[in-house]
Amino acid sequence: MKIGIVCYPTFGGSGVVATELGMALANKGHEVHFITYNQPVRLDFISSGLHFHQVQIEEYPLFHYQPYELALSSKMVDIVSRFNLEILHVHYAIPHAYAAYMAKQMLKEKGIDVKVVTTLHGTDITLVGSHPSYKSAVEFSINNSDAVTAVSNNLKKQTMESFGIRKEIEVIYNFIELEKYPELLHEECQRISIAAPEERILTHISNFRPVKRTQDVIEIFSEVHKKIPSKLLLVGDGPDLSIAKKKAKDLGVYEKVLFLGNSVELEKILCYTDLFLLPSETESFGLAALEAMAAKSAVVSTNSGGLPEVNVHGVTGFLSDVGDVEDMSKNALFILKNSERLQQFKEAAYEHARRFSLQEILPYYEKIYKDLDAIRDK
Ligand code: GMT
Repeated sequence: MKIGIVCYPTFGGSGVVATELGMALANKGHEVHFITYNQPVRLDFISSGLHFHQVQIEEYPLFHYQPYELALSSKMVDIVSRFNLEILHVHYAIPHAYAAYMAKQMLKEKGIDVKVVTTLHGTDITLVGSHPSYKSAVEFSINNSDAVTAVSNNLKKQTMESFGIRKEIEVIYNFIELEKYPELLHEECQRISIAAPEERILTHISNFRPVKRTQDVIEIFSEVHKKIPSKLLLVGDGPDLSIAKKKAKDLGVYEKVLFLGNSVELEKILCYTDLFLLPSETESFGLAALEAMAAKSAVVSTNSGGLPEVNVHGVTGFLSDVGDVEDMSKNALFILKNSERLQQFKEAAYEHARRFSLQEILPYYEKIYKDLDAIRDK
């Protein structure tokens, strides 16, 4: 099929999922067109069926805010008509679902019936979408999409509770390409370049927004480090990074923290990892935790949002209440203290991650596209 994908082309989880999905669809022979303001960071032109169209914004001094939705919907109209796209799959409701609705109406006038699929990723519902400034537009665009998906049962529930939803929402979990995390990688892993043999490695990956509670990451690590020789790898960048650095200095663990910035080599970094920390305020799914599990890392996280659907308490790691640093530290120490136990958690994490493989999840999206195509106005 011919599919347009709209997403935020950054390191955020929704952009990662959209990009990996587009690449996987192209690999299966679909023609995929990314319509975004920049080339998505993980986009790799490995398949001939992949195309990228940049949304250009005309800067004009009169505008305090540049009208991005207008440029995006015009670009969608252009690309759908030029390449005869059948599906527009938009990731993140704001403003993509709204822009897609506008594009659909414009295309209707030209006699083109494009089907719009909206995937809700979390913050578009939980943190931003339900704000009075956006709520009616988000609700309208969800109800007027041809199909809607959410990345966890919890997110579906929260969407139903926060908005007047008339549309069926299908839960399709985030996925991972397990082949990127082969056993081989563990053997090749040059762990010694990061830590001494007796040191445990803890990792946190995020965009360092307040919702990630990165200060809790440092506090947990500091508690672990008091009892076990260890290092902390911090991957990513964002507004709270400097606060995290200061916290590490204040707690006297700065020398034991490696700040790695944004990286596209997550598989390599995760192969060093014994324990992944995700103490988020909320997380609709927690793709970063799943990626860690695919690389055989145990997970200590909060129990908020969709995290219990990913991290199984007592099996792949542990879940604690938001802000309960003491409990998360205790759980981290329990996992890390005993090598045999650590290995059990790592193996269980990997086993659980296999349920979220690309091969398992991709067919659900393909079925939605096919079902919509079958009801198209011919
Ligand atoms: O939280 C992030 O790091 C970025 C955010 C986004 O909107 O891109 O991620 C959201 O979507 C991911 C992919 O579906 C989920 O795995 C994350 O849990 C979700 N983030 C939150 O809910 C805070």
